[in-house]
Amino acid sequence: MRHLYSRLIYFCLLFSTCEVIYAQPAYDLTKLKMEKQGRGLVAIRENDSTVNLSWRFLSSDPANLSFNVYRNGEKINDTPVRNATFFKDTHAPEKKLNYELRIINSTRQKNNQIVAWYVLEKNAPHGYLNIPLNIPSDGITPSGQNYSYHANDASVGDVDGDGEYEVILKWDPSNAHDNAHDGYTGNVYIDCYKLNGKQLWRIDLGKNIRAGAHYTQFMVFDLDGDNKAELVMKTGDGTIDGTSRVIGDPEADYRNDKGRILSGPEYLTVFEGKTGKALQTIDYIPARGNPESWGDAKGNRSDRFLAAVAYLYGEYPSVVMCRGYYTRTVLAAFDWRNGELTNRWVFDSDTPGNEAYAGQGNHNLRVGDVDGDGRDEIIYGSCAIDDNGTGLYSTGMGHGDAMHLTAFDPSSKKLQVWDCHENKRDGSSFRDAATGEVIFQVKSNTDVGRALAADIDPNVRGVEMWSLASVGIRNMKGEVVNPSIQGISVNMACWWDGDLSRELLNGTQISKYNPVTGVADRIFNCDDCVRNNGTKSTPVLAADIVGDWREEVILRTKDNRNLRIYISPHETRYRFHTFMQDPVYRINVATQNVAYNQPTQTGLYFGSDLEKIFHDNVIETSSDKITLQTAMPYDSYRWSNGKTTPAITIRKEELQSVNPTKMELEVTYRGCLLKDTVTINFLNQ
Ligand SMILES: [Ca+2]
Ligand SMILES: [Ca+2]
Ligand SMILES: [Ca+2]
Ligand SMILES: [Ca+2]
Repeated sequence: MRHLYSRLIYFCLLFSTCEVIYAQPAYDLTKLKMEKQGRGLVAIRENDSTVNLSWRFLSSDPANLSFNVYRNGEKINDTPVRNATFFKDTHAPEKKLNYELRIINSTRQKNNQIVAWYVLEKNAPHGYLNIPLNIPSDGITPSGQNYSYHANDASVGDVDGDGEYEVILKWDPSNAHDNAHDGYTGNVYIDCYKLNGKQLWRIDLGKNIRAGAHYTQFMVFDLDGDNKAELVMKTGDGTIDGTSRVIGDPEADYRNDKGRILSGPEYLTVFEGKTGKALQTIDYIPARGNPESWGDAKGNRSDRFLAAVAYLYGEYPSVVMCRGYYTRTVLAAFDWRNGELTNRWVFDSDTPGNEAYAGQGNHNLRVGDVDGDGRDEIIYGSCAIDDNGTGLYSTGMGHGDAMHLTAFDPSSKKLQVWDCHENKRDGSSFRDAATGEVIFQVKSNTDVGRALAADIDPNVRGVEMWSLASVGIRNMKGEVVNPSIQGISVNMACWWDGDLSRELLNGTQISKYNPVTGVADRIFNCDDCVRNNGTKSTPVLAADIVGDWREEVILRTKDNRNLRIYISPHETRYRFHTFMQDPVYRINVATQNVAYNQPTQTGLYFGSDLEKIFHDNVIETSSDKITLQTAMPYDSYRWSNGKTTPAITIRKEELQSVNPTKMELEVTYRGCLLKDTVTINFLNQ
């Protein structure tokens, strides 16, 4: 039993050290301009008699806030709803239903005040919200090829300031191309729909923007803090905004006979989210220059675009437009304030001293305050660019297709990166996001095209990670915890079924890892829907869009006539603040549409270890005092002796009750109340 005590001392020492050094991300949330969120109440019919109600818990809500739910004027909950922001109405008649959400224990509003309502129509679909789509007309290319349209990636933003998201959807033509391939493409369109299905506008990017995964990266975010999201993307001559106004020369056609666009002006446009109106258009930075200077003459390298949003100075978000990652790499940051775009900085790997940053980027990127100064860095594949536009580090492991930035270790707030590499040398790597220091690496002589990180096994501490060449599932120390990933997808992930573990999302299916069998079992599938982006098998979007903290999955129907926003029907024991109030997560949603889509990740540890408040629940000691401390940092602490500090010291002589004695602790984490007890036994009586 002595080893338990020494282990406790060890953890105490570890923690007192960790808390000083590891403090990232360190956003000042009182200064950070984040969107204002509404209650996000939805009522989704599950079957003939059941309707699921789900709504947001917000960081501005008091901890003891609880809710009453009313159907057609009648209260339908027996006791106030407090442990979840989800309620299953199991006696819901099949007719038009008016649901109301009322609050109890609010400090700012009167008890039983209606804070949200939702009208559920009689013929509402089962399991999802439906958005009927306005499919663009078929077309024909200059070479005589016919093409049609399918719904592709989407983003969300509150474009009209009512506290609820709208969906901004990209339409791809059937002849969209990767940069590696020649051919004309149809025009790309961007639509905006309200969640009730109303289309607000359409932008036609015109013939001078080529269609394909690597061209149009659309950033939807409230950049100027007026609580209305803007849309920023690359445009060209002939782009038609949401109010039918043409940008640039409507007659210009820069397509060559291979359908590529390697000449002519390129623009960056900020659009008003509510109307799709072009607010300002400037010349695109980074400029194309001579395409050959990027490594080839056909635009395979010069026309590789990425984009991001980042809090570069700890207050308003900036938008970052990027060009190139196979060779030359350029990132340009812009602020949108008072109706004007200003270029904050440009990072160019061609600038002397930046050579190590060429050829390091992925087909996607991640953003977060990795070095703890409250300002975001851009994790650009194997390198990172600091908030001020200078290089932070480069590992030299080069390009890859998938990458994950999150807090893997519950014990610290430190962000780490799980990345896979194409160079048939570096395989998969796990690194410190702030320094690039490699924590472990699984080398491989193959092009490793897939990697995923998700806390799927509650028996393994921290977030698990695997790739197509990781030789199984690894824990955060690099140890193999399951030697096979057969039957376990390496793609997207979502929080779906209501427990703290993450589920796997692949194509139109959600599956759940079973730690006993070591494989994942399917728990959701939509037969009427299809996956996006070919072999990438991604949804239109997966994110916490409405309802409680669980993530919604947007899929398109096979006929492209509808988007379906699937909402979890599972009850949950937990309520957390919406993930969208975590800046790292929120930006992940904004960048999900970029090139090869990646799942959301949080900027903090989130998973099954949240409930393991103590490393050991029974502590025996031969000393006459003991210091109790939690296994991970929480937001608040309340011990059964009234103390509210993270650590407390108990002296044998202070004990009122018999020895051994039990201490209880209540903690909160993102609004969720969790409890645990620890039994202390002083051996020297
Ligand atoms: Ca809205
Ligand atoms: Ca705005
Ligand atoms: Ca930082
Ligand atoms: Ca949700």
